[in-house]
Amino acid sequence: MQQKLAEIKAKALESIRASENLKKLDEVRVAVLGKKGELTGVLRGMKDLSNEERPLIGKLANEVRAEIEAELENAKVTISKKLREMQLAKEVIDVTLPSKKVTLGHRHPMTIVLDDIKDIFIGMGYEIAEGPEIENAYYNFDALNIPEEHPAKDEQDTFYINEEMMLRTSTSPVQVHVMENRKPPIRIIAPGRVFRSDEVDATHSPVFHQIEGLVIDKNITMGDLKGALEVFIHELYGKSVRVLFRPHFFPFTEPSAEVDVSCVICDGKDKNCKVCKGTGWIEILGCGMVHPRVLEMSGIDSDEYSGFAFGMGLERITMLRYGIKDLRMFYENDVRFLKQF
Ligand code: 2NL
Repeated sequence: MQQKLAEIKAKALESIRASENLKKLDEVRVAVLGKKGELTGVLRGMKDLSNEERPLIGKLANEVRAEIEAELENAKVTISKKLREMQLAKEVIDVTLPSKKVTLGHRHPMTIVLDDIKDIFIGMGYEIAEGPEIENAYYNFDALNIPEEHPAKDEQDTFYINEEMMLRTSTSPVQVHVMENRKPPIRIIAPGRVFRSDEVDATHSPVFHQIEGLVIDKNITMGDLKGALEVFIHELYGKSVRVLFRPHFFPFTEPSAEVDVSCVICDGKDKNCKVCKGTGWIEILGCGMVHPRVLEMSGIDSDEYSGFAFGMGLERITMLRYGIKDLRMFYENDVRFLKQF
């Protein structure tokens, strides 16, 4: 029996030393100490021993067992450590390698200018309003006092979806919705995408962007209109530009005006200036006192309230700000163009 235990021990220690991974090590453990293991078999056979022999062999067997277990544990630690070292050696990182370049994008030039314009009006207490891009004839035309026979209603100029629905041709419908749903005082700007059936060229696109503004309260006058727009223009183009109001006509405002700024390129000094065509002035927006009929149609009492409105094209404002000569640049997404802003 003693002989047998010594053999088991020697063989087990030999096998443990020969194991080069954890799986092999576990196989050794099962073969010796498992339910059907060699040592377990010996311990089971103890019952057949004499009363004198049993405690001696029992003690010895337990010592052998403890030794094998300790050796298994040792080998496990050694193998794990070795595996980890191999893993680390394999995963060496060369911190001196050049890093991947992080390329950061930025806002589109029109977004930059729109954000600036929003900031200016928010600073004057205006809110930003939005609305649907698809409207019916009432919101797109009739509520704005645009007469039945007006050329803008023509299928040549407007994208109709069916008999009733069309792509909005301005952001005025947004303001009509606001007038219908809120009580004055109203101070909003409505920026957004608008659509007209135009051929693409350097200054036209069937999809473009507008910013309209609307202020309605008691005692709003043309003086408020002029003051607000002058502050806006001076914030946008600088205090040195001069502002000119010229009488004009719009069906939704009365009186109406167009607003010019002194040429930001030549300041009127270049008779051949391509931007102002030698006039010294550049038209940048249209405006006027909201027509009383427009107020009444949207449920606002025109005896109690008055207001002003204005509209401008974002493409045009952005082109003037950066000296961009062709509007198609905005939509082509050529990075050589976009990178410059
Ligand atoms: C232009 C001129 C303008 C308006 C837009 C407006 C909207 C409502 C009522 C009255 Cl709901 N007016 N908008 C007023 C005057 C001019 O735009 O040349 N835009 C590019």
